[in-house]
Amino acid sequence: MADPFQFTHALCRTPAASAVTGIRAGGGPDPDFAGLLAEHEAYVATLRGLGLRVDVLPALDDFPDALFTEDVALTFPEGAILLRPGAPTRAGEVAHVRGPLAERHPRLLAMTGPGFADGGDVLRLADRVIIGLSDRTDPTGADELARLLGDLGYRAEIATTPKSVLHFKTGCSLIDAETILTVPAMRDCPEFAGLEVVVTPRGEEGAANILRIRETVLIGHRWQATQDLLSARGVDIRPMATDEIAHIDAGLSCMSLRW
Ligand code: CIR
Repeated sequence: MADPFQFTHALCRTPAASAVTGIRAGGGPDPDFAGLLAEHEAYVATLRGLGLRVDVLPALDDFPDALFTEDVALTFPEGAILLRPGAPTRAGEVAHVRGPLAERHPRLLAMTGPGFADGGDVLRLADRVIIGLSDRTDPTGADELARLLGDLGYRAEIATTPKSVLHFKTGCSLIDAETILTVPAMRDCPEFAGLEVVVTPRGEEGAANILRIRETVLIGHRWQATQDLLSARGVDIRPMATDEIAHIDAGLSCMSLRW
C-alpha cells in the first residue's frame, strides 16, 4: 500500500452562508461567518502551498455542513467511494460530489445502504483502513463500506468510537505512518496495536484531529502543549485557526477530500 500522506489532490467546498447553522452536538453559539470563511481560505491556501492541486466546489446553501467534504466520500488513487452520511440533513450532499468525483477518479463506487457511514469515521493507515462505529456510522454501513474498500484493494477493520466523540477521527489521527495521536478515551483502541500511541495532553483533546499532508502536520493553533509535544518529536507542524469551525464540531481533516 502506498504512503498514506503523499497526496496530490484535494477537493473542498466553499462554506455557504448557512454554514453558521451547521450541526453541533452540544448546542453553543453560531460561528462567525467571516471568520469561518477566513479559516477555510487559509486551509485551502495551505494545502496548495504544500503542493496539492485543490479544487474548490461552489457553496451549497441548502446544506449547511457541505463544506465538510470529508464526510460524504472516500478518495484513493485507485478510485472513490460515495458514502451514506448518518445525519439526515447531510444525505443530500452526496449527489453534489458524484459528478466532481467521477470526473477525477478512475473508478467510482457507492454505498447503497441501508446502513450509514461518514468519512470522518474512516482512518487510513499505511497497511489498512479503520472504520469507527459512531452515531453516524452503523454496523451495517461499516460492513458495506469494508466490502467496497476491499474492491479497491484496501483491508478494513471495524472499531468503536467512544460516545463522547463525534467521529472516530475527531479523537485520533496519524502523526506518521507508525504513530497515532489520540484522546485518552481512545488510547486502548485494539486497532492501534502495532502503532506507537501518543496521547493528547490534559485539556487538549480537541487537538487530536490533526492532518498530515506529505511531510507537514496541520494542527489547531490553540493547542500549544500538543504543538510542543509534536515539535519535540521533530514533526514539521503548521498551526491553523480552527476556532470558528470548532463551533460546529469540525476540525482540520473535515474540510477536504484528499488523494
Ligand atoms: C457535522 O456534525 O456533521 C458537522 N457539523 C461537522 C462535521 C465534521 N466532520 C468530521 O469530523 N469529519
